[in-house]
Amino acid sequence: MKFRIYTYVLFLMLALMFAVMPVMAHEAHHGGGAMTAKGQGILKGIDTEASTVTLSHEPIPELRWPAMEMDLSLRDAELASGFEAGDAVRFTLEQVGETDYEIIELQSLD
Ligand SMILES: [Cu+2]
Repeated sequence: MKFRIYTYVLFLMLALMFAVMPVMAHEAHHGGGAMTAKGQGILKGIDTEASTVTLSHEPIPELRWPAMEMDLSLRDAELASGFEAGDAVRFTLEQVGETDYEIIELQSLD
């Protein structure tokens, strides 16, 4: 009788562990917070009104993005103040939707 209860409890604990493991692995992958990635490239344009920049960026392995030219939203239009088209930049992206990323940090490369 005792043996049966222990087996049952052990089985429950194992089942719980396996149920929780993928969630924990997922959390670890995202660092428990927002998913961010860094990249660098050349500023092609700044739209302060729309709070976006056009970037010709190098590949971003973390996101499996190839090199490309694209528009990206700025978390705050202020991030681009002091920059102009042609500047080499380093940037940090934060995931804000399934496939949406926003620039949360912009630094001059030189
Ligand atoms: Cu891109």
